[in-house]
Amino acid sequence: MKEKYFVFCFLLISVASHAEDGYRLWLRYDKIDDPITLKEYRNNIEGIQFNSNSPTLGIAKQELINDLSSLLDKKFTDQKTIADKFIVAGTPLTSAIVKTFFSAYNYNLGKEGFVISTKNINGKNLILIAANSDIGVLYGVFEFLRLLQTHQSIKKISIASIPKIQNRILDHWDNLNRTIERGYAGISIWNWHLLPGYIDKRYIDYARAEASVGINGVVLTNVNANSLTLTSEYLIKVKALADVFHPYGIKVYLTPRFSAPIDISKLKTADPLDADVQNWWKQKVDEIYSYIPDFGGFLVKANSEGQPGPQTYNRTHADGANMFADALAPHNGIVMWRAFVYDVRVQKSTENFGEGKVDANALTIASADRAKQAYNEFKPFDGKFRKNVLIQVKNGPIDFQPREPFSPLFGAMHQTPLMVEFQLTQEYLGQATNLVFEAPLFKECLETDTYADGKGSTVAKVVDGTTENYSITGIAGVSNIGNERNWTGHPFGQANWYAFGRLAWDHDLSSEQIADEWLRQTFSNDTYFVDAVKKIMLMSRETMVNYMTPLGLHHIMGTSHHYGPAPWIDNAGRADWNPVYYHRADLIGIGFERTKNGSDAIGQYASEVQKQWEDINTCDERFLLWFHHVAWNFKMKSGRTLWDELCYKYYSGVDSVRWMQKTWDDLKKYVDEERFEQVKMLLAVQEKEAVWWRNACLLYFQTFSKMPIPANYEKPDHDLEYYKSLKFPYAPGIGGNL
Ligand code: BDP
Repeated sequence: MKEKYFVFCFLLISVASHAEDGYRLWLRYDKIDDPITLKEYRNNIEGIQFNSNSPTLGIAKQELINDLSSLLDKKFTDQKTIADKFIVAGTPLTSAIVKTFFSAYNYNLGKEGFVISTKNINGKNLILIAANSDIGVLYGVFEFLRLLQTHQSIKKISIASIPKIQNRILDHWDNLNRTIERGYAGISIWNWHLLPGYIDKRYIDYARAEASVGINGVVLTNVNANSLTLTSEYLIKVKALADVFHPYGIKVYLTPRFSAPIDISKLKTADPLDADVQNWWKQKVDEIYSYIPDFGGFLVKANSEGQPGPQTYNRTHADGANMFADALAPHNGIVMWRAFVYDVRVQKSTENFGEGKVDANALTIASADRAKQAYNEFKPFDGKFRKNVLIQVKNGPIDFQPREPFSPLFGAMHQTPLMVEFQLTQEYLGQATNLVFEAPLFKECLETDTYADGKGSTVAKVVDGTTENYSITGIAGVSNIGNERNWTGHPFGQANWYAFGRLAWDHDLSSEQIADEWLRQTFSNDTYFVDAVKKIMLMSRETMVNYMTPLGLHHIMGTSHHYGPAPWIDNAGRADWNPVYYHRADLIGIGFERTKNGSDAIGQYASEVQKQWEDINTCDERFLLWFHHVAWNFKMKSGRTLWDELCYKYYSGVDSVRWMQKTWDDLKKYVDEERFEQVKMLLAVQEKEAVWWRNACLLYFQTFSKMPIPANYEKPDHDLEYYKSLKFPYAPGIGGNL
């Protein structure tokens, strides 16, 4: 009896110590479980030569040695003499072989690119991981390890890779008290209180994960900014993080609060044209660089949602951005100035459509449609910004909705570099309870043609500088990371972090490839499993659009926390905070008329783009209610009426979630118990939420359409009043500006 008890305890302990809690992300490097692949790798890798003379190369070398030893279950060390079947890694400065290789082949690798190549040199078959820079070698090592973890053949490799976008940045909306604005995975991983003395191992693991997908910048603090961040007390803490990140090729950025000169030094004004204010920022920036010589620069949210900014002093966005740019320029720092502006000062009238007009001097914008505001505020200033300013534009014109058309600013600014900003944290996409793989959303935006410079001027090509010739380029993702053990709350949230990094490096990668490689590294290389879960991932975003905001609906979530449906809200502080403002349902129909007959937001796009959406009869139905107010009995392409189509979409969204659940259930034997159960439970929550969305929205819209939900569909299990009565005072993600 006793013996049995001990065996049981031992089993428990050994299971627990191997539990897959998700902490390791896609960097697991367990022994290759496929004997044929393992044999191939063992036969082709005999040793490693890796001279390192810098912290970055030291990290790269350790990563390669440790992970290879683990993957192949064979001990590797760094060897002095090269023999057949060796991996040789380094730069021309650290390896004679790499030097000769680079002089024989002409690679244009820039500052961060790398080559992985199988070559016979002096009679020896070698695998070269080579770059001009130390960081390029680290990126190359991670790419090589990705090949092994995804079981690719390594007999013949010829990869030359350079990032398409220069600044690949993760934006944390983390507050100093560790709450996270729109964070759903615990509190901030930055432990400001214990910094700089205590360096949590998690900072290193974080930097490693970032570098493994090529992310090279981190904005540490919330765009709704706190001036304290810029005090010496906090800058010392920032420096401690920067020191950890530096060898991983990651620069840190901060979010300066525009009023910091007043808040910190009691200046009388923060007017960007005031000499004392300019001087204050110059000195502050010099001080930052004295702590952090490779500081990246600033991300600024100004005159938006209550943040102070240049307009507070009747100055322009250009005046504000240029003030920071001048202070940062001597240190090669950049300013990322956000275009997400819709100041509370701006007057709104829900009736006054079609009158979007800009008076840049007076700074009054009469735009009845929030979708037009970023364009109206920034277009007039094209060319007015300093060279080290980028305008950071959300992917769509409103706000990280499940589906939006691309922002009309892309392609409209020919002399000002634009960054695209995506949101990895799923504020409007089911938060951390819904499985939604966002790569298809990112790709949909990146691949859309702006026609800015004729056909083929996709958003990706605008952003990567191809069509507009930008000298600086950038892409940003709002982080979904918190201190939960698995980093992102939902295990599949990790895939969005991964996908963002991979696409930031190479936006030509397909969603399918990204899902495939993420699954292989994170879960299993079993093809049956990978193919099945890939299907779930690839359909997940469309599924969510269907049960939340089909056919171009948008922003009908619960006010403030944005959790769950609340299309009926009509009493929020300003018109454009209300769902009714966006869907405009009435007895005739539903949708926001943004053609010439309405707000004419469509007029902000190139004429070729307008043609795709302006005619109600030919408009892409995915955007129909975004651009048109459509009658309930309008005939859709399917032959159904609009009302029936809406019902069909909502019901098929729920059906798809049920299909996802069933598919996942059948995969039990391929997944460790911990993550299997976690995903299973979350899918059950998602199913409940999808049903809630469907029922609440259809019952509400039905009060206008007066049409029945087709009889063959399951009946809503509650009435509209019930859904309206639900309240979520403690929904996560609204930490506030602290
Ligand atoms: C909105 C969020 C808000 C952010 C804002 C932003 O609801 O919390 O501060 O975006 O991007 O989507 O600044």
